[in-house]
Amino acid sequence: MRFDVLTLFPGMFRGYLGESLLQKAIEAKLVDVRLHDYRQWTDDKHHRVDDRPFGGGPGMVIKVQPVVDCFEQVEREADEPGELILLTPQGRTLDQPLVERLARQPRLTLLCGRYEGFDERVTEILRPTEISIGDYILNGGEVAAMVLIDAVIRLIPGVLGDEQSSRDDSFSTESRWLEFPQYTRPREYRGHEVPDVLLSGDHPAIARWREEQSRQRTQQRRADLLSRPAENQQDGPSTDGLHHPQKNNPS
Ligand code: 6GU
Repeated sequence: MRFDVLTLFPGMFRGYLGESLLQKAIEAKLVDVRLHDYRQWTDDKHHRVDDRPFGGGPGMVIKVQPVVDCFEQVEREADEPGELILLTPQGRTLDQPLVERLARQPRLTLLCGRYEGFDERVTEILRPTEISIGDYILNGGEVAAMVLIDAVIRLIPGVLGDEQSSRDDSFSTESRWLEFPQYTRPREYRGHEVPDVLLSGDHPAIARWREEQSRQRTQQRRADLLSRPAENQQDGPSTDGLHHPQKNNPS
């Protein structure tokens, strides 16, 4: 899957892109992330990419021309069209069904802006899908773009070592319960013991315990997930919208 990221701060992505999971996916050619700097597209002699807002007010607004020109050049050089996404607090909130839809695209182009935003003509001309990552304000779209990339690439077959693990995660459309608690060695630490059932070797009992833990946690912490209607079920085997942890467990 190919991502083109248009940003004023390409350097913000380099640390993230060089880290383990993503770096392996890039080396394996499962993921290709290309960074593009709006600043290289400005046609103004001072290389300005932002300017004061018409009508006055604080902050600076990203100019329309560098963004549109940068986008059009990226599209001309690409083999196939991609979905264009603008990261903005005004967008639809990113959730797992949206992540799953995006993961089925062959290419995504991500426009990152600063908080004060783009000249409105960017959205009028390019008609992007506008996406927010939650109800709080970031200084710019770069961190949001990394969140989106991170959530999408882990659904690409082969990116995670174990494909089951992304399907069973909380919030996927197959599994809408929170995760059950996990333990590893040692069996006892500072008086805190691993629940006996996990050491029993009784796999049906372990599956029942985990399901009950997931159900209780979801009820206590995120009861809203239990009442939410199931979305996007056409490509999953589950039709009732609930997690069935034991169905994939060895028993
Ligand atoms: Cl996409 N951008 C900014 N600046 N703030 C946000 C956001 C995006 N999503 C949540 N807060």
